[in-house]
Amino acid sequence: MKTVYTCFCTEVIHEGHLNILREAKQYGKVIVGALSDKALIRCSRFPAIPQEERLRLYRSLDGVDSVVIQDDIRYDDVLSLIRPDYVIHGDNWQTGPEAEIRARLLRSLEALGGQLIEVPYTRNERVSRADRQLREKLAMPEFRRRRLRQLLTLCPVVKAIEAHSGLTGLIAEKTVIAQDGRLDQFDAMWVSSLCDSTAKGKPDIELVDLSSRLRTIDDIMEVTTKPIILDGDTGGLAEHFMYNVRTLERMGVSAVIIEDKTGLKKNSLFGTEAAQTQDSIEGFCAKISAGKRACLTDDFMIIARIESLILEQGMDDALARARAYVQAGADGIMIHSRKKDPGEVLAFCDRFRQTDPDTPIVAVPTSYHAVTEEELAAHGVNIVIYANQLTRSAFPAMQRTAEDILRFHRAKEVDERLLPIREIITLIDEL
Ligand code: SPV
Ligand code: MG
Repeated sequence: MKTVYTCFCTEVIHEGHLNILREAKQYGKVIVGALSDKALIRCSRFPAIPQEERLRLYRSLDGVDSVVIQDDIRYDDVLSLIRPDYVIHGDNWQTGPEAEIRARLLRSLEALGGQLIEVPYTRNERVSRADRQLREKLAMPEFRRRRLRQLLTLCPVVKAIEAHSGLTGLIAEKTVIAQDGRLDQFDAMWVSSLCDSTAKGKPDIELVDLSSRLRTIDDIMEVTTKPIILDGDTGGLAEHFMYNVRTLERMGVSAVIIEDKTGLKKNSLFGTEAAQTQDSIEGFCAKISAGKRACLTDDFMIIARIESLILEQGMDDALARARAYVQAGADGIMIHSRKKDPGEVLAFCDRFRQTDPDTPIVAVPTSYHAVTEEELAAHGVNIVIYANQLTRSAFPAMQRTAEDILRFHRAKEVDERLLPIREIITLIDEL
Protein backbone atom coordinates (compact mmCIF):
# COMPACT_ATOMS: atom_id res chain seq x y z
CA MET A 1 0.00 0.00 0.00
CA LYS A 2 1.28 3.47 -0.91
CA THR A 3 1.82 6.14 1.71
CA VAL A 4 0.70 9.76 1.57
CA TYR A 5 2.19 12.43 3.83
CA THR A 6 0.73 15.79 4.74
CA CYS A 7 1.95 18.37 7.24
CA PHE A 8 -0.57 20.19 9.42
CA CYS A 9 0.18 23.33 11.38
CA THR A 10 -3.35 24.14 12.41
CA GLU A 11 -5.25 23.77 15.65
CA VAL A 12 -8.66 24.43 14.17
CA ILE A 13 -9.70 21.79 11.68
CA HIS A 14 -11.90 23.21 8.96
CA GLU A 15 -13.28 21.84 5.73
CA GLY A 16 -10.03 22.64 3.90
CA HIS A 17 -8.11 20.17 6.06
CA LEU A 18 -10.85 17.56 5.77
CA ASN A 19 -10.73 17.96 2.02
CA ILE A 20 -6.97 17.31 2.03
CA LEU A 21 -7.48 14.16 4.13
CA ARG A 22 -10.26 12.93 1.81
CA GLU A 23 -8.04 13.41 -1.24
CA ALA A 24 -5.07 11.83 0.53
CA LYS A 25 -7.05 8.70 1.42
CA GLN A 26 -7.56 7.95 -2.26
CA TYR A 27 -3.82 7.45 -2.71
CA GLY A 28 -3.09 5.17 0.27
CA LYS A 29 -2.19 5.17 3.94
CA VAL A 30 -2.28 8.71 5.37
CA ILE A 31 0.45 9.98 7.68
CA VAL A 32 -0.06 13.45 9.15
CA GLY A 33 2.95 15.42 10.28
CA ALA A 34 2.27 17.76 13.19
CA LEU A 35 4.56 20.73 12.94
CA SER A 36 6.28 21.08 16.32
CA ASP A 37 5.84 24.22 18.44
CA LYS A 38 9.46 25.14 17.78
CA ALA A 39 9.00 24.97 14.02
CA LEU A 40 5.51 26.46 14.03
CA ILE A 41 6.50 29.73 15.69
CA ARG A 42 8.93 30.51 12.87
CA CYS A 43 6.51 30.06 10.03
CA SER A 44 2.93 30.26 11.00
CA ARG A 45 0.84 31.51 13.79
CA PHE A 46 1.78 30.95 17.42
CA PRO A 47 0.22 27.77 18.85
CA ALA A 48 -2.68 28.58 21.19
CA ILE A 49 -2.82 24.92 22.25
CA PRO A 50 0.21 22.76 23.08
CA GLN A 51 1.84 20.38 20.63
CA GLU A 52 0.49 17.31 22.49
CA GLU A 53 -3.09 18.52 22.08
CA ARG A 54 -2.57 19.10 18.37
CA LEU A 55 -1.27 15.55 18.05
CA ARG A 56 -4.36 14.21 19.81
CA LEU A 57 -6.59 16.32 17.58
CA TYR A 58 -5.00 15.02 14.37
CA ARG A 59 -5.11 11.40 15.59
CA SER A 60 -8.84 11.71 16.18
CA LEU A 61 -9.57 12.69 12.56
CA ASP A 62 -11.23 10.27 10.17
CA GLY A 63 -8.88 8.95 7.57
CA VAL A 64 -5.65 9.54 9.52
CA ASP A 65 -3.59 6.35 9.88
CA SER A 66 -0.77 7.78 11.95
CA VAL A 67 0.67 11.06 13.21
CA VAL A 68 4.32 12.01 13.53
CA ILE A 69 6.03 15.20 14.67
CA GLN A 70 7.67 17.29 11.96
CA ASP A 71 10.31 19.29 13.79
CA ASP A 72 11.41 21.53 10.93
CA ILE A 73 9.43 23.40 8.32
CA ARG A 74 11.84 21.86 5.81
CA TYR A 75 10.59 18.42 4.84
CA ASP A 76 14.09 16.89 4.42
CA ASP A 77 14.27 14.88 7.66
CA VAL A 78 10.70 13.70 7.79
CA LEU A 79 10.80 12.59 4.15
CA SER A 80 13.95 10.55 4.57
CA LEU A 81 12.36 8.89 7.59
CA ILE A 82 8.95 8.12 6.07
CA ARG A 83 9.85 7.93 2.37
CA PRO A 84 6.24 8.58 1.30
CA ASP A 85 5.05 7.93 -2.24
CA TYR A 86 3.10 11.18 -2.17
CA VAL A 87 3.06 14.46 -0.31
CA ILE A 88 -0.22 16.34 -0.41
CA HIS A 89 -0.64 20.09 0.21
CA GLY A 90 -2.99 22.94 -0.64
CA ASP A 91 -2.00 24.94 -3.72
CA ASN A 92 -1.69 28.18 -1.71
CA TRP A 93 2.10 27.91 -1.33
CA GLN A 94 3.03 28.35 -4.97
CA THR A 95 3.74 32.03 -4.38
CA GLY A 96 4.98 34.03 -1.40
CA PRO A 97 7.65 33.01 1.14
CA GLU A 98 6.37 29.41 1.34
CA ALA A 99 7.27 28.87 -2.33
CA GLU A 100 10.85 28.24 -1.19
CA ILE A 101 9.73 25.40 1.08
CA ARG A 102 7.74 23.94 -1.78
CA ALA A 103 10.72 24.15 -4.17
CA ARG A 104 12.96 22.40 -1.65
CA LEU A 105 10.33 19.70 -1.08
CA LEU A 106 10.07 19.09 -4.84
CA ARG A 107 13.85 18.55 -5.03
CA SER A 108 13.77 16.09 -2.10
CA LEU A 109 10.77 14.25 -3.53
CA GLU A 110 12.47 13.91 -6.88
CA ALA A 111 15.50 12.30 -5.26
CA LEU A 112 13.21 9.86 -3.41
CA GLY A 113 11.00 9.14 -6.42
CA GLY A 114 7.92 10.65 -4.72
CA GLN A 115 5.28 12.97 -6.08
CA LEU A 116 3.59 16.18 -4.88
CA ILE A 117 -0.19 16.39 -5.12
CA GLU A 118 -1.70 19.84 -4.77
CA VAL A 119 -5.36 20.41 -4.08
CA PRO A 120 -7.09 23.76 -4.57
CA TYR A 121 -6.99 25.74 -1.32
CA THR A 122 -10.46 26.02 0.24
CA ARG A 123 -11.44 29.68 0.41
CA ASN A 124 -14.83 30.55 1.80
CA GLU A 125 -16.45 32.53 4.57
CA ARG A 126 -16.35 29.65 7.09
CA VAL A 127 -12.63 29.05 6.58
CA SER A 128 -11.83 32.77 6.83
CA ARG A 129 -13.92 33.01 9.99
CA ALA A 130 -12.04 30.10 11.60
CA ASP A 131 -8.77 31.86 10.74
CA ARG A 132 -9.99 35.15 12.12
CA GLN A 133 -11.22 33.57 15.36
CA LEU A 134 -7.84 32.01 15.97
CA ARG A 135 -6.11 35.35 15.39
CA GLU A 136 -8.53 37.07 17.77
CA LYS A 137 -7.83 34.45 20.41
CA LEU A 138 -4.10 35.08 20.21
CA ALA A 139 -4.72 38.81 20.59
CA MET A 140 -6.58 38.29 23.88
CA PRO A 141 -4.62 39.64 26.87
CA GLU A 142 -4.06 36.28 28.59
CA PHE A 143 -2.75 34.62 25.42
CA ARG A 144 -0.57 37.54 24.37
CA ARG A 145 0.83 38.17 27.85
CA ARG A 146 2.14 34.65 28.44
CA ARG A 147 3.55 34.32 24.94
CA LEU A 148 6.90 35.93 25.79
CA ARG A 149 7.61 33.40 28.54
CA GLN A 150 6.55 30.60 26.16
CA LEU A 151 8.87 31.93 23.47
CA LEU A 152 11.76 31.99 25.92
CA THR A 153 11.41 28.22 26.28
CA LEU A 154 11.00 27.63 22.54
CA CYS A 155 13.55 29.91 20.84
CA PRO A 156 17.31 30.00 21.13
CA VAL A 157 16.88 33.77 20.97
CA VAL A 158 13.70 35.84 20.97
CA LYS A 159 13.86 38.61 18.35
CA ALA A 160 11.92 41.81 19.02
CA ILE A 161 11.56 44.78 16.72
CA GLU A 162 10.43 48.28 17.56
CA ALA A 163 6.80 49.26 16.96
CA HIS A 164 5.25 52.66 17.69
CA SER A 165 1.96 52.59 15.74
CA GLY A 166 -0.56 50.25 14.19
CA LEU A 167 1.39 50.33 10.94
CA THR A 168 4.80 49.49 12.44
CA GLY A 169 3.00 46.88 14.55
CA LEU A 170 1.76 45.30 11.31
CA ILE A 171 5.30 45.23 9.95
CA ALA A 172 6.48 43.45 13.11
CA GLU A 173 3.53 41.07 12.94
CA LYS A 174 3.56 40.19 9.27
CA THR A 175 7.08 40.45 7.91
CA VAL A 176 8.21 36.94 6.92
CA ILE A 177 11.20 35.94 4.86
CA ALA A 178 12.32 32.65 3.34
CA GLN A 179 15.97 31.72 3.81
CA ASP A 180 17.74 28.37 3.43
CA GLY A 181 14.39 26.65 2.96
CA ARG A 182 13.02 27.97 6.23
CA LEU A 183 10.80 30.90 7.11
CA ASP A 184 11.69 33.50 9.68
CA GLN A 185 9.93 36.36 11.41
CA PHE A 186 10.11 38.53 14.52
CA ASP A 187 8.83 37.05 17.76
CA ALA A 188 7.91 40.16 19.71
CA MET A 189 7.58 43.96 19.65
CA TRP A 190 9.48 46.61 21.60
CA VAL A 191 7.57 49.78 22.35
CA SER A 192 10.60 52.04 22.54
CA SER A 193 10.47 55.31 24.48
CA LEU A 194 12.81 56.83 21.89
CA CYS A 195 10.66 55.90 18.90
CA ASP A 196 7.30 56.50 20.57
CA SER A 197 8.52 59.99 21.60
CA THR A 198 10.12 60.66 18.21
CA ALA A 199 6.91 59.71 16.40
CA LYS A 200 5.20 62.41 18.45
CA GLY A 201 7.97 64.92 17.75
CA LYS A 202 9.01 64.93 21.41
CA PRO A 203 12.37 64.32 23.14
CA ASP A 204 13.01 60.98 24.87
CA ILE A 205 12.91 62.35 28.44
CA GLU A 206 9.80 60.69 29.90
CA LEU A 207 7.83 63.65 28.59
CA VAL A 208 5.38 61.45 26.70
CA ASP A 209 3.30 60.30 29.66
CA LEU A 210 1.98 56.84 30.37
CA SER A 211 -1.54 57.60 29.12
CA SER A 212 -0.07 58.45 25.75
CA ARG A 213 2.20 55.38 25.79
CA LEU A 214 -0.83 53.20 26.60
CA ARG A 215 -2.65 54.69 23.62
CA THR A 216 0.27 53.64 21.39
CA ILE A 217 0.20 50.14 22.88
CA ASP A 218 -3.53 49.93 22.29
CA ASP A 219 -3.12 50.96 18.64
CA ILE A 220 -0.54 48.19 18.21
CA MET A 221 -2.66 45.63 20.07
CA GLU A 222 -5.66 46.36 17.86
CA VAL A 223 -3.94 44.90 14.81
CA THR A 224 -1.38 42.38 16.12
CA THR A 225 -1.03 39.24 18.23
CA LYS A 226 2.68 39.19 19.05
CA PRO A 227 3.89 39.89 22.59
CA ILE A 228 4.81 43.41 23.66
CA ILE A 229 7.84 44.45 25.68
CA LEU A 230 7.38 47.98 26.93
CA ASP A 231 10.28 50.35 27.43
CA GLY A 232 9.13 51.68 30.81
CA ASP A 233 11.93 54.29 31.12
CA THR A 234 12.78 54.64 34.84
CA GLY A 235 9.41 53.28 35.94
CA GLY A 236 8.83 56.56 37.81
CA LEU A 237 8.08 56.50 41.54
CA ALA A 238 7.86 53.01 43.04
CA GLU A 239 4.39 53.89 44.35
CA HIS A 240 3.24 54.76 40.81
CA PHE A 241 5.07 51.87 39.20
CA MET A 242 2.94 49.40 41.17
CA TYR A 243 -0.27 50.78 39.66
CA ASN A 244 1.25 50.91 36.19
CA VAL A 245 2.35 47.27 36.41
CA ARG A 246 -1.27 46.32 37.14
CA THR A 247 -2.49 48.27 34.13
CA LEU A 248 0.08 46.78 31.76
CA GLU A 249 -0.50 43.27 33.00
CA ARG A 250 -4.26 43.59 32.59
CA MET A 251 -3.85 44.93 29.04
CA GLY A 252 -1.80 41.90 28.02
CA VAL A 253 1.67 43.46 27.84
CA SER A 254 4.24 40.69 28.49
CA ALA A 255 7.11 42.63 30.01
CA VAL A 256 8.18 46.05 31.12
CA ILE A 257 11.85 47.00 31.16
CA ILE A 258 12.80 49.72 33.61
CA GLU A 259 16.22 51.35 33.76
CA ASP A 260 18.18 52.16 36.90
CA LYS A 261 18.24 55.92 36.43
CA THR A 262 16.63 58.61 38.48
CA GLY A 263 15.77 62.27 37.94
CA LEU A 264 15.59 63.61 34.40
CA LYS A 265 16.19 60.62 32.17
CA LYS A 266 17.86 61.18 28.80
CA ASN A 267 18.37 58.63 26.06
CA SER A 268 21.16 56.16 26.88
CA LEU A 269 22.81 56.62 23.50
CA PHE A 270 23.94 60.07 24.71
CA GLY A 271 26.04 58.18 27.28
CA THR A 272 27.94 60.56 29.55
CA GLU A 273 27.46 63.48 27.09
CA ALA A 274 24.20 64.21 28.91
CA ALA A 275 24.09 64.55 32.69
CA GLN A 276 22.24 61.50 34.03
CA THR A 277 22.03 60.00 37.50
CA GLN A 278 22.02 56.29 38.21
CA ASP A 279 19.70 55.14 40.98
CA SER A 280 21.18 53.52 44.09
CA ILE A 281 21.08 49.73 44.17
CA GLU A 282 18.75 49.86 47.20
CA GLY A 283 16.43 52.40 45.56
CA PHE A 284 16.09 50.45 42.34
CA CYS A 285 15.69 47.11 44.15
CA ALA A 286 12.82 48.62 46.14
CA LYS A 287 11.13 49.65 42.89
CA ILE A 288 11.53 46.18 41.37
CA SER A 289 10.14 44.52 44.51
CA ALA A 290 7.20 46.91 44.64
CA GLY A 291 6.41 46.08 40.99
CA LYS A 292 6.65 42.35 41.63
CA ARG A 293 4.31 42.62 44.61
CA ALA A 294 1.74 44.25 42.35
CA CYS A 295 1.84 41.48 39.71
CA LEU A 296 -1.13 39.14 39.67
CA THR A 297 0.16 36.53 37.21
CA ASP A 298 3.41 34.64 36.72
CA ASP A 299 3.34 35.62 33.05
CA PHE A 300 4.16 39.29 33.36
CA MET A 301 7.88 40.06 33.51
CA ILE A 302 9.66 42.99 35.13
CA ILE A 303 13.08 43.28 33.54
CA ALA A 304 15.76 45.42 35.16
CA ARG A 305 17.95 47.45 32.83
CA ILE A 306 21.46 48.23 33.96
CA GLU A 307 23.02 51.51 32.84
CA SER A 308 26.43 51.02 34.48
CA LEU A 309 28.28 50.49 31.18
CA ILE A 310 26.49 53.44 29.55
CA LEU A 311 27.42 55.67 32.51
CA GLU A 312 30.98 54.26 32.65
CA GLN A 313 30.62 52.81 36.14
CA GLY A 314 32.46 49.62 35.24
CA MET A 315 31.77 45.93 34.87
CA ASP A 316 31.88 45.10 38.57
CA ASP A 317 29.18 47.65 39.27
CA ALA A 318 27.05 46.22 36.44
CA LEU A 319 27.44 42.67 37.80
CA ALA A 320 26.75 43.65 41.40
CA ARG A 321 23.59 45.42 40.27
CA ALA A 322 22.48 42.48 38.13
CA ARG A 323 22.75 40.11 41.09
CA ALA A 324 20.98 42.51 43.44
CA TYR A 325 18.16 43.14 40.95
CA VAL A 326 17.58 39.42 40.44
CA GLN A 327 17.52 38.99 44.24
CA ALA A 328 14.92 41.76 44.42
CA GLY A 329 12.70 39.79 42.03
CA ALA A 330 13.64 40.95 38.52
CA ASP A 331 12.51 38.41 35.91
CA GLY A 332 15.29 39.39 33.53
CA ILE A 333 18.28 41.67 33.09
CA MET A 334 18.90 44.06 30.22
CA ILE A 335 22.49 45.12 29.81
CA HIS A 336 23.01 48.18 27.66
CA SER A 337 26.10 49.58 25.96
CA ARG A 338 26.80 52.24 23.39
CA LYS A 339 30.18 50.93 22.30
CA LYS A 340 30.67 49.91 18.67
CA ASP A 341 32.27 46.70 19.86
CA PRO A 342 30.09 44.08 21.61
CA GLY A 343 33.02 43.11 23.87
CA GLU A 344 31.73 44.61 27.12
CA VAL A 345 28.23 43.21 26.66
CA LEU A 346 29.58 39.74 25.90
CA ALA A 347 31.99 39.93 28.86
CA PHE A 348 29.10 40.93 31.14
CA CYS A 349 26.99 38.01 29.89
CA ASP A 350 29.83 35.51 30.37
CA ARG A 351 30.46 36.63 33.93
CA PHE A 352 26.77 36.86 34.82
CA ARG A 353 26.14 33.38 33.45
CA GLN A 354 28.91 31.92 35.67
CA THR A 355 26.64 32.34 38.67
CA ASP A 356 23.19 32.66 37.07
CA PRO A 357 22.45 30.19 34.29
CA ASP A 358 18.73 30.96 34.05
CA THR A 359 17.68 34.60 34.36
CA PRO A 360 16.90 35.87 30.86
CA ILE A 361 19.35 38.45 29.48
CA VAL A 362 18.22 41.14 27.05
CA ALA A 363 20.59 42.94 24.66
CA VAL A 364 19.97 45.94 22.40
CA PRO A 365 22.61 45.88 19.66
CA THR A 366 22.09 49.39 18.26
CA SER A 367 25.67 50.66 18.51
CA TYR A 368 27.34 47.26 18.34
CA HIS A 369 25.24 46.29 15.32
CA ALA A 370 27.77 43.93 13.70
CA VAL A 371 27.18 41.24 16.30
CA THR A 372 24.83 38.46 15.21
CA GLU A 373 21.93 36.97 17.15
CA GLU A 374 23.80 33.67 17.17
CA GLU A 375 26.89 35.22 18.81
CA LEU A 376 24.77 36.94 21.43
CA ALA A 377 22.91 33.70 22.15
CA ALA A 378 26.21 31.83 22.48
CA HIS A 379 27.07 34.18 25.36
CA GLY A 380 23.73 33.60 27.06
CA VAL A 381 21.55 36.38 25.62
CA ASN A 382 17.88 35.33 25.39
CA ILE A 383 16.17 38.40 23.91
CA VAL A 384 17.59 40.65 21.20
CA ILE A 385 15.82 43.96 20.62
CA TYR A 386 16.12 45.93 17.38
CA ALA A 387 15.14 49.11 19.17
CA ASN A 388 14.87 51.88 16.57
CA GLN A 389 15.69 50.64 13.07
CA LEU A 390 12.15 51.02 11.66
CA THR A 391 11.93 54.67 12.71
CA ARG A 392 15.44 55.37 11.47
CA SER A 393 14.67 53.84 8.08
CA ALA A 394 11.35 55.64 7.64
CA PHE A 395 12.57 59.11 8.55
CA PRO A 396 15.24 59.58 5.82
CA ALA A 397 12.91 58.06 3.21
CA MET A 398 10.14 60.54 4.08
CA GLN A 399 12.55 63.46 4.29
CA ARG A 400 14.00 62.68 0.86
CA THR A 401 10.51 62.48 -0.65
CA ALA A 402 9.55 65.84 0.86
CA GLU A 403 12.76 67.46 -0.47
CA ASP A 404 12.33 66.02 -3.96
CA ILE A 405 8.71 67.20 -4.26
CA LEU A 406 9.93 70.69 -3.32
CA ARG A 407 12.81 70.39 -5.80
CA PHE A 408 10.76 69.19 -8.82
CA HIS A 409 7.49 71.02 -8.04
CA ARG A 410 5.64 67.76 -8.71
CA ALA A 411 5.53 64.16 -7.46
CA LYS A 412 6.48 62.27 -10.64
CA GLU A 413 10.18 61.94 -9.73
CA VAL A 414 9.49 60.34 -6.37
CA ASP A 415 6.68 58.06 -7.43
CA GLU A 416 8.69 55.09 -8.59
CA ARG A 417 10.24 54.58 -5.17
CA LEU A 418 6.87 54.70 -3.41
CA LEU A 419 4.48 51.95 -2.46
CA PRO A 420 2.04 51.64 -5.38
CA ILE A 421 -1.42 53.08 -4.74
CA ARG A 422 -2.94 49.65 -5.35
CA GLU A 423 -0.83 48.24 -2.54
CA ILE A 424 -1.41 51.02 -0.04
CA ILE A 425 -5.16 50.76 -0.35
CA THR A 426 -5.07 47.00 0.20
CA LEU A 427 -2.32 47.00 2.82
CA ILE A 428 -4.73 46.81 5.72
CA ASP A 429 -6.87 43.67 5.91
CA GLU A 430 -10.60 44.24 5.99
CA LEU A 431 -12.69 42.38 8.50
C1 SPV B 1 14.66 53.00 23.47
O1 SPV B 1 14.51 52.38 22.40
O2 SPV B 1 13.96 53.96 23.79
C2 SPV B 1 15.69 52.57 24.42
C3 SPV B 1 16.90 51.92 23.92
O3 SPV B 1 15.55 52.85 25.59
S1 SPV B 1 18.06 53.16 23.68
O4 SPV B 1 17.49 54.16 22.79
O5 SPV B 1 19.25 52.55 23.13
O6 SPV B 1 18.35 53.77 24.99
MG1 MG C 1 14.03 54.21 25.98
